[in-house]
Amino acid sequence: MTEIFEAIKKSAIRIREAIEFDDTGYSEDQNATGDTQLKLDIKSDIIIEEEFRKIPSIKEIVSEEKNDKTPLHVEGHYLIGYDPLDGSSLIDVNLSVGSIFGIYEGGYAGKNLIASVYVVYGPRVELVIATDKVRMYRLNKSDEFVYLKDIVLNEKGKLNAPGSTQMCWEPKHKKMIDDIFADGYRLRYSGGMVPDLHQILLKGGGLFSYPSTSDAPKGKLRLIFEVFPFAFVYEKAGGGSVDGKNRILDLTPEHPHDTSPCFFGSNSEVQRVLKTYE
Ligand code: P6P
Repeated sequence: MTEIFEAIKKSAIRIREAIEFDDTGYSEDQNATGDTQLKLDIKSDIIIEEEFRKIPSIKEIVSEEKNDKTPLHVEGHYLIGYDPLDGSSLIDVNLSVGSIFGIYEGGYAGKNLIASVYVVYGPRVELVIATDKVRMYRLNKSDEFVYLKDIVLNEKGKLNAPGSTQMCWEPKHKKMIDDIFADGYRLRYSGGMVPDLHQILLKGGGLFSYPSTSDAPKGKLRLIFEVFPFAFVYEKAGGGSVDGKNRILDLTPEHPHDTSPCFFGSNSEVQRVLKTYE
């Protein structure tokens, strides 16, 4: 898998440059979920596909920005599901965004995930690779990703990142979020999944939630490209991820763009979610 991590690093350097200097306008196209695509969404997807095409061990890729899977090398082994530029609409207001990758073997179910990677394009470019552990790297002046530290979550955290439209929350969800704030947790939510989840990981823990709502009963975030990869990161960092009742990594999508309600956090906060939704 080392060659895959190296390809992601090369992509990240090229995408960072596109973010800083390219046109952030909208294209005329929509992705499979109906989101109007930014030119940067499409350019980031092209960059990543170009880098992955050079790697014989990759059998197939599937991108949030494409309707269907893309076969790469028939003799390949790995399957990669990825979101090339998550939260790209935040670039217009100069907030941090990211790329998310899930590396699968034998299928795209949670149980097939063997590694995940994400990149944060913020004041600094940071890369996190989860295999047996969660390792964090930062881009230096020579365009090298330098290892900084392993990321480990505390049993209980201090940050609360409540996503989606509050007026569409179920009453039990609203009560849970209000109770968490009443316990002194601080609100940390930018609307970018990657920086929001990265912050909770680096600050020792808390809860990120994107629940089932009346306007999105199956949630908004995509299992293969976003939810599985971060569920893997949070579990390897010592925390957990559920859909309210089930462990996220026990789920199997029917279609590549399937979404799921999702909660990511330290163990204490995940237990609080399970109790609320039991
Ligand atoms: P809401 C960005 O569009 C995104 O897909 C995730 O990065 C983010 O967590 C979520 O949507 C934000 O959605 O409904 O809270 O604005």
